Parts: sequence; C-alpha cells; structure tokens
Amino acid sequence: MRHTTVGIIGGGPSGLLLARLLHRAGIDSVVLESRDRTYVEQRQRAGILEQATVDALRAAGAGERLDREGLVHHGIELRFDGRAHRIDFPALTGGRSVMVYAQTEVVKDLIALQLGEGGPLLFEAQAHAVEGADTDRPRVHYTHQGREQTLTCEYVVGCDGFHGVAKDALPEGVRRSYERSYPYSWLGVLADVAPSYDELIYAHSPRGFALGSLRSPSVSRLYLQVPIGTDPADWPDERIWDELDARFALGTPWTLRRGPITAKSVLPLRSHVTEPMRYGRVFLAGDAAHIVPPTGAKGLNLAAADVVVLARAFAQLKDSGSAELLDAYSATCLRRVWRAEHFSYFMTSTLHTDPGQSPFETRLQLSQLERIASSGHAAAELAENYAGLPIGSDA
Ligand code: FAS
Ligand code: PHB
Repeated sequence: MRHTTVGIIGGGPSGLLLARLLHRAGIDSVVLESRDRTYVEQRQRAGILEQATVDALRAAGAGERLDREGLVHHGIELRFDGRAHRIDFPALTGGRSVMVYAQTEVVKDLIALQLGEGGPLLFEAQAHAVEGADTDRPRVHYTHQGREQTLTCEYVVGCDGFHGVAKDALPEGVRRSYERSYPYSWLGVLADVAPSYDELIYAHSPRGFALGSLRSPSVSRLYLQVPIGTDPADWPDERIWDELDARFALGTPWTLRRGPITAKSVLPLRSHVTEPMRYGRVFLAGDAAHIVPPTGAKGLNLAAADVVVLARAFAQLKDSGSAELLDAYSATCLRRVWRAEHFSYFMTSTLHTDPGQSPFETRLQLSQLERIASSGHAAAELAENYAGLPIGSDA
C-alpha cells in the first residue's frame, strides 16, 4: 500500500505537467501510467502550444529544449475558393503568437524531469477503480508488475484521457455528459520533407478539409478529411499527395513538395464534455474531462490550462489552508472548456465539407470564410481563440 497527497491517473501531458507543477509547489504526488514509456513518448498527437501552455511548461522546468527547438508562429493561412488569407495573430490579439512543438516532445521533456527530479512515475501501472471519492482518503486500485496494488491519497486527479476510469468515480446522478460526433475523420501523416509553407494552412475545399502543419523544418505533418471507417492502407503515398494538392490548390501556381510518408493514422473527430470536473476529492483534467476536434488546436492546450488551475488551487490549500480555488476548480475550467468546445466546433464545421451537406450550406461556409477575410473584427475573434485566452479568464 502506497500513500501520497495527490494520486494522478495518467502519464500523458496533463498528468505529467500536473506532477511537475505540484512538485514545484512542494506537494508530493504519484503518477500511474498504464502504457510503457516508449509508447507514451511516440504517440503522435498535437503540435501547437498556446503562449499560456509554453508559460506553464517553463514554470514546470520544461522550457529549455522547447525554447531551443520550438518554432514561434505569428499566424495561419486560410484557403478557400482558390484564395489564401493570412490571419495575423500579433496584429489581431495585441501581440500573442503560438509555438510549434510536438506533444511527443512535451511528453519526453516532462517524463525526463519527473524521472530525474523525483516523484514516482509508474509505467505499466493500470488503474482499474477509484474508491472513496466522497471520503477524506480516496483510494486508487491498480495493477503493477503483475500485482494488485492500492494507492491511498488525500486527492485523486483523473488525467487518464477519454477512455480512462477516473470519471467513473462520479455517481450516475451527479455526472452529466455532452457529446457530438462528426460525420468524418482525419487521416494524419508524417512526411520526411520540408514543409512547403512557413505557417499552417487550413484549407476548405469541395473535396474536403486539408491541414498543412509541421514537426520541424524537415518534417511535415499533414491531415486530410476522410470518411469515417477509412483504412490508412487504402491511401498509398501518391494518393495522399495528389489529394492534398487538389485541396490546397489556389487560383495561382503553388507547389506542395512531396517526400516519403513515414506514418499514417486515422483519427475520429468528436466533441465531449463531462461535468462536473470534480466529485468529492476526485478531480478530472484534460481529455478525461473533455475532447475537442483538433481543428482548433485546443486539446493539449485545454489539458494544460486545467492543470495550471488545479496546481494553483492545491498550492493555495497547502500555503493558506483555503480551499477557495479548489472549490471553484470545475466552474473555472468549464468556462474555458466550453469556449474552446465552441471554437473547435466552429473551425470544424466551417472548414469541413460534410458528405451530406447541401450547396446552400457550402455557400454559408464560404460566406463565413469571406467574412473572416474581410473583417478585422471577425478575424480577431478567430485569432484570439486560436492563440488562446489567458488561463482562469472569463471566456
Ligand atoms: P492523454 O489521452 O494524452 O493521456 C492520458 C494517459 O492516461 C495516457 O497516457 C493513457 O495511457 C493513460 N491512461 C488511460 N487510462 C489509464 C488507466 N486506467 N490507468 C493508468 N493510465 C491510464 N490535440 C491537438 O491539439 N492537436 C492534434 O492534432 C491532436 N491530435 C490528436 C490525435 C489523437 C489520435 C488523439 C487521441 C488526440 C489528439 N489531440 C490533439 C488531443 C490530444 O493532444 C489531447 O488533448 C492530449 O493528449 C490531452 O492530454 P491528456 O489529458 O494527458 O490525455
Ligand atoms: C498538428 O501539428 O498536429 C496540428 C496542428 C494544428 C491543428 C491540429 C493538429 O489544428
């Protein structure tokens, strides 16, 4: 039987960042991660960090490689109807920008810190139940090294993602779920070729959505809207490049450089929120509490925002005995969560061509995109949401 102040289920970005922020505040924790280190570090996920996320990683001591290798981006490009329009973040948000630094690298940096500076991080430790959420000694039952174990805690934080077990600690009558699925998926690819663009391209096209991103000056990260149930094996490299060419096409000549595709995967799109994000002494953070379609680059950043708010609350409790911030955690996070849910829904429904949509709906999308391209107010609304709202702010 182990005991800790904060039991963290999940060693993804939210669990790892929370453990580091708590450590910096002098609060002990134990992280239980069901997969092995290699799996967690290689899992291809997000690529864009908001300024607030960068600030949190620096505060956690994980800013050194990020500041050296991260790429600051001051805008994105929207493509639609054969035209391109740039969204200038600093001009529209009073100076804010974003950082391109892959989630895989964030996780590697946080794991190295956790293993180096202390704080138990147990890999291949699968939590299967949380008990006593409404007592002052919640317990996590988990399996590690083939043995059934129990972690007794002052508090438990579920950072265990969409398929985790922590949310089951919320009783039926307490837990509320809000869900929306999208009638398409994303085919994501990694390619060993320098990106043909300086900033991310979000493209609306009659053939479907396409996104051009990157992982480094020599590695491109690209996405295609594909039908639900798409098998990546049905998409040989040539077909992927041809389809990207067609969807990024402009009225003027533009070339998308091609190279060997080194990874392909299909990702379902969904919106989901579990409320409240707390029951008794059990808290939910990150994907354990909410999921957004990645069109708004919000997923990882929302997870970071949750744990910044939670770490501040635990620090207040430790330093002053006040539980004010802890009691406000769920409401504070949910304001920002719903703002990000709406923005991600807006970007997804405006830029994707639903297979069953009418020509009328397509004209509405083009009208919305034209509005953003021609109105500073409309562009500023997109820029503010994309670059990220201050953490703990009223949305
Ligand atoms: P995570 O899901 O990252 O981590 C949860 C961790 O808990 C995992 O390591 C899991 O192994 C562990 N776990 C689960 N159950 C457990 C149990 N019972 N016991 C112990 N451990 C357990 N966001 C973007 O912004 N842009 C993107 O392009 C993007 N692409 C994505 C692609 C995919 C395939 C997915 C699934 C998500 C993507 N996201 C993207 C969102 C993603 O980045 C998440 O928002 C981010 O990983 C959230 O981090 P966590 O909350 O830590 O959850
Ligand atoms: C990525 O680089 O993986 C990425 C960037 C922006 C998004 C989604 C994914 O909106």
